Amino acid sequence: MNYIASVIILLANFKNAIGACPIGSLQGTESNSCYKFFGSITNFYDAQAQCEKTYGNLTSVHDSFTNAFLARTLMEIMQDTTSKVLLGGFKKGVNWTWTDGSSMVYTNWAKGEPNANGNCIAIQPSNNQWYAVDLNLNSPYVCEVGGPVNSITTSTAVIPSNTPINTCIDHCESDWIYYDRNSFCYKVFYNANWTSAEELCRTYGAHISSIHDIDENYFITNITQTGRNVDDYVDVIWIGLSDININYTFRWSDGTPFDFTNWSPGNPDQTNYGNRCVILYPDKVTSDTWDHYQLWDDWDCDKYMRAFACKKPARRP
Ligand SMILES: [Ca+2]
Repeated sequence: MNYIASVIILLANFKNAIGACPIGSLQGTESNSCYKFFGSITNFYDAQAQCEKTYGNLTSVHDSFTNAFLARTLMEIMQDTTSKVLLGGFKKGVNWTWTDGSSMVYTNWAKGEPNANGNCIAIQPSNNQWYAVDLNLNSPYVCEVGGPVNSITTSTAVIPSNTPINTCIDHCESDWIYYDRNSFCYKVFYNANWTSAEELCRTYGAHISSIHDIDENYFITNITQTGRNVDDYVDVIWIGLSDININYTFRWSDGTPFDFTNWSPGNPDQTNYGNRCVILYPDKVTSDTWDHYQLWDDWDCDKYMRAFACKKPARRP
């Protein structure tokens, strides 16, 4: 978990080099593509689904310059020489292709690769080389942002018939993110006060996300962060915790037990301001004397915060 936390922290510090790329992504030095690096550990299908939420795909690689750029950048982010990181390559029948629909003209397989057991491509940043890995192997991944979304998650045609499938496509609607630790589905929405956020979630049979352990806290952080420092205290997310029903008694809007807290220093503190609803800081706060990153703060329920995640149980196949 230290590894995941360190990657997330580094991602949060990652600044956008050129304005043309979406917030939180990085302009490639060798191409006009933008890349977003995810330190969360995710299987191939969930990684592709997450990339589609940023209007892209898992990244394709078409030349050695881009390959070297990705490896170099991943080394800087991960500070880890052994982990492999998912790219968008996968085995379709007997051929290898990319999730963005482009054909595989460049490859950089390690010696002995692709091995017969692997169905998707992961790069080892320390040597730039590619390895065939299992589709269900949970790994960090790289999205290529921009360009058309090619939704493999809604198609079964590309899934090798001998591969066990236990991913979001079995459990969540296609645009919701499956979290396998608790079998819930999540989707990020934007710009609402706490009450309107909860109302919107309920129209989907969901609630603003509750959080029950530090791993779920990391997960919520990861799916809602921009990677850009927070300059304004509304550039944060709502979580489902409030005391709007009983003053001074915090409860989750989904009715689950209040069994975990992750308060920032000095919070909760707004006992004199009436209703209290709780935010989480998914990014670092600029000039923060305390470190609020990933922590909670009780706040004014009427403020319009940047985002929130709705959460609902996965459907059983
Ligand atoms: Ca507070």
